Amino acid sequence: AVLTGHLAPQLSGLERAGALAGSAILARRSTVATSQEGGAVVPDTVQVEYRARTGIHSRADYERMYRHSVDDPAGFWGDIAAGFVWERRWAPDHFSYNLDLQSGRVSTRIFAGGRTNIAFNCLDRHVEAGRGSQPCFLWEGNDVGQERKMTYGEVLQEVCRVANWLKSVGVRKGDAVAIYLPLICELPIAMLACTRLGAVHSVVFAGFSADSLAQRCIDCRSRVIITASGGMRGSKRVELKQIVDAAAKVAAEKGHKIHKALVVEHPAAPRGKCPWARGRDVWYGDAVPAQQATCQVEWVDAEDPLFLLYTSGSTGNPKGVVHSTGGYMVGAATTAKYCFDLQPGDVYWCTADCGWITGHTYLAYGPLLNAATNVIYEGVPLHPQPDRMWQIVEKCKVRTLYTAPTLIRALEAQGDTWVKKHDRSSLRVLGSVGEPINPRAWRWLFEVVGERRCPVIDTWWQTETGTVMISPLPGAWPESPGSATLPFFGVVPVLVNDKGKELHGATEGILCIKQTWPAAIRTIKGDHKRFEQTYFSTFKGLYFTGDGCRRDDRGYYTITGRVDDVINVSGHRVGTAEVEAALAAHGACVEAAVVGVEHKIKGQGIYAYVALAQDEEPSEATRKSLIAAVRQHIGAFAAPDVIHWAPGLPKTRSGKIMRRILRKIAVNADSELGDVSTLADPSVVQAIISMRVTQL
Ligand code: 6R9
Repeated sequence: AVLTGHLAPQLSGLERAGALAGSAILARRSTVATSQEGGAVVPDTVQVEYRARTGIHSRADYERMYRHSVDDPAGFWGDIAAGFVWERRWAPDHFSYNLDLQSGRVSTRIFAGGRTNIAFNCLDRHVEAGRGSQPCFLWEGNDVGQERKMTYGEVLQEVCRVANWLKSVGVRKGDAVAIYLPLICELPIAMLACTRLGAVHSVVFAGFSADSLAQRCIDCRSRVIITASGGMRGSKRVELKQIVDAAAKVAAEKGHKIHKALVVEHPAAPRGKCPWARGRDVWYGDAVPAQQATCQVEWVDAEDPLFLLYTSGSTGNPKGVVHSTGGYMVGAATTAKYCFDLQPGDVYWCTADCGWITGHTYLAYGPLLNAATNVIYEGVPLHPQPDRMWQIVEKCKVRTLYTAPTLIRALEAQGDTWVKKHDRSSLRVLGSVGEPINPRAWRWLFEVVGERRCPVIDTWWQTETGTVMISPLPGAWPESPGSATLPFFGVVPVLVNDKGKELHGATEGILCIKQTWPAAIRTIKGDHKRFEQTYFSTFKGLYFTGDGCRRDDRGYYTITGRVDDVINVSGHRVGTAEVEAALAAHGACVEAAVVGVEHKIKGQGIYAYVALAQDEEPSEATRKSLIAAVRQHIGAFAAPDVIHWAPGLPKTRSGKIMRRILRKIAVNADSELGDVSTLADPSVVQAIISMRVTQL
């Protein structure tokens, strides 16, 4: 193959210019610290280092690069893409965004005409550049002392073996492969093995139930699944294989057969103790080591699908968000590099699971594209003691820690002593994602964890955006606790009112995005119409994020939370409609309505109103069995925190549930219910209030 750009210098023109400018600034190093709102001050050394590495010295530098990125996206991203390996270069007019306002038809094409392979760029490229013996994964098991190190060379070989096995069972370019694994090295390896073949992976978070897994396999028609015999989360065993068996049964009943399951033997469930379907199930340990350790990559078109990831919205079943190859690759690498100041060989730890988008972009692809050394931790943060995370930071000398507000709050609640017990001097950058970070958690992270040395990078983005959209850059401009600050290169945020009118200056509104960006969602699996309707029909000509947002007079963006019926539980998106459907499927329930309420640790908790069938008792047993139904249909993370028995639900005369009222009742704000006269039956409100239960 002709590898255009293969021998191209690692630095693009843009970066070279930056590096030079950076050294100039080093020479006139200033000692003035940047003032942080609320008294937090990031020492100047952080800025100096970042400037030297990226060439961004000030907000003005950023503004210049930003302008270039939005005025000439084809040129801007083309320059950066030249640093990757392409089998064929993209066409000159490769960047197109068609948004037909009349018909609502939307299509994004970036690096069109180019051919590449992400697995090659994540692994082979670095091995060929002499990084074969650099650690790629530093894995920490659930229990202290369980560890595994894999170099880039070893990961490449293992990826090839798994890819060869996939080929041997008939997986070809474009086929969907389901992955249902705990956070072990085989998880990113399985993803990369699919990618190497041009197969499309669909990772399902190992906390999802059999029903959810089946639904996802059916929707994307995956006939091969990669899983494990079991798993451990803290002191709890996770019966992964049993869930896979149950999912395969559900799928079969609906006419979809899972042909092959590749099963990693997990110490939690050794052979002999694991249920087995002969002919279908294959032990990873039997099949994979026997495969050849090399495997030719399948070069794919930049716009060929890379992966599918299901996510919840306000209505209907979870949507299979489709990401394409070229744009996602360049976007993932560039955001990881600039937002986290990531350089080859840096020890980097993203605490997300690969089952969510954060794990895709910032555990698997982004850091590997940057040749980082990736910490992977299988277990839960407080196991066996509340200092587990800090122990890992100390042991692995983690430079960048990317985590979530819910975790930060849970760790803060354990007290500072656990943190201070461990050396954290390796830390340079702290990241946050998943939900709005409250200023208190922000300050704790900044002051206690990072000892006021590390910038806090509060990154706003979504499954659909693929990569970070709004985020500070380390030390490039003053931060502000709780604010994601400024848009990343190529991202054009706009705030609109509920009529879709664009608002200017310091204001508050609904966050939308103009123009497109490299890692943007390309479609919803099997339903392009739904894609156009969900994201582009609310406000004509704009991508609708579903988030509310404030912009201040510095131009900083602060996300205020979802404006639709999506609840954010511990950073996981839960659709109210899905929880309601799971409750309603229970025989005791006639009707259910679910709202999000503030929760001290989880950010939001799930508050469910349930109307019982006539002969049902509002008993503790019924409550438990309703919660069990949600666990079974979706997964444990979606279990309601509160079940509030309701004689009926407040509905308009047209039958629409008035969630606004239910949200107020859930937080005891009875005096703020507003006008209830438009309800079909206003008396239902008092009846619900009289049945109030104890709060979270
Ligand atoms: C990456 C990810 C997306 C939703 C998003 C928003 C919330 C994510 C945030 C944030 C405030 C941040 N969200 N990051 N809110 N500040 N830094 O989490 O994707 O699971 O699709 O969730 O999460 O509400 O719309 P996803």
